[in-house]
Amino acid sequence: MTSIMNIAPLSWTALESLTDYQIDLVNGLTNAQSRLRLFGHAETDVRVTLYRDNHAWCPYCQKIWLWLEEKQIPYRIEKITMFCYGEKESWYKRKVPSGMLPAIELDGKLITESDDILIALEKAFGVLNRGMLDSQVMPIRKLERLLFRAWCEWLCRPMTSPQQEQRHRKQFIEVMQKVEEVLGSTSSPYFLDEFGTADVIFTPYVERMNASLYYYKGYSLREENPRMSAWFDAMESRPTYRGTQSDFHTHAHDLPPQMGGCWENGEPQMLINKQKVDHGSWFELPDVTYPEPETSRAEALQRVLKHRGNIIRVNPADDQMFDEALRCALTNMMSGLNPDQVCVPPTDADIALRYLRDRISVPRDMSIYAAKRLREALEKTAALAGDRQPEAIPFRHRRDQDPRNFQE
Ligand SMILES: N[C@@H](CCC(=O)N[C@@H](CS)C(=O)NCC(=O)O)C(=O)O
Repeated sequence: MTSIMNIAPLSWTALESLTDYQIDLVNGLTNAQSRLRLFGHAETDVRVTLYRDNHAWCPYCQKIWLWLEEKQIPYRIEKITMFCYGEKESWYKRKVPSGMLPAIELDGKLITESDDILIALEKAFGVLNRGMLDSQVMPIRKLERLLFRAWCEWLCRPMTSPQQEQRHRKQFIEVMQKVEEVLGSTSSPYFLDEFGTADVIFTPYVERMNASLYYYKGYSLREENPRMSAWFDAMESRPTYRGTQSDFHTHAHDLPPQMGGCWENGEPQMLINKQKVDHGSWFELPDVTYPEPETSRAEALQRVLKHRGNIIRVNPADDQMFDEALRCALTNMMSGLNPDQVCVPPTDADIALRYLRDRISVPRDMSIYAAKRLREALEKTAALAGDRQPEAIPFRHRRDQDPRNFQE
């Protein structure tokens, strides 16, 4: 019989020695933390500034972001606050009075509306295989809007009867069938014979549909639709997409205030899915299929170390207690959650650790697998202290995510 050994939490210094995770934000792979992207060019070559939201939640911003990364256009990034999580910067409202995102400056000229932005970028730098106004791309753009509307009807309309729920579900599935047909008619896993603009256009919302329908409707887009699933797999082979890709937990909780509400159907599968997204295991979710990189724990650790002061300050729990609890969770994460060797946190730590578990945002804070590792370590460590849950994540706003608390 093996006995469980209780280990003490490592010090911050000892934890620092366990990670050498470093990335090149300027010339390396796509990353949400970048402020300047050069792709090997000189800074004087930068003609574009992208204004996008702090948390990488805005779908229309993701479109432009992905396009710039695919084309490797040197650009600067200015991060702006969305209404749902804080106060919009007054300098940005002077520039764009509606406060809407995204916007770009191209050679000093301000452009808003994501489709107009892409068209302007195409004029300046050339198309991504086929352009926005190409006769093959146009019908695919229309199909994307059709799917978007069917998704909104199903997810964001208050449910008045089971019949209405069934009707909206059926409507969505019918449009999805058309998407499957289009994907099946090409010689590649993409929307046309080569990756291009059509795929960029589809990316933000199918990612959000995948997460939200799983969580609120018990419907697994990626598992129900083989061609869509192959499309996601192909997208995940691209480092550009991996860098912008979010996960189920982030979207399930960033969408309600942005969409004006998301409605659960209360069906058995939905309840199972919701439990998995909120409480784990996050490794069982159909939100990613590429293999986990070896660096996921080191990445999660490095990101917490960087922001530990703020993480502890914004947590409602006592600072000293949470400092120890957090080091415990990180110690457990780095020892691979070895069941024979655990660091038990202070008795009140369960709520505090789960508060952080609920606020890891992908890709803002870290990549999808790093977030899974960290959430798992926080949850398993919290469970050693108790089963209490923190207050539910707000649904109408996300002011608990005020970016002023976490400047990079
Ligand atoms: N039609 C616009 C839609 C842009 C849009 O709806 N942006 C939202 C975020 S996804 C926004 O900026 N809302 C203001 C805010 O949330 O602060 C486009 O394609 O760019």
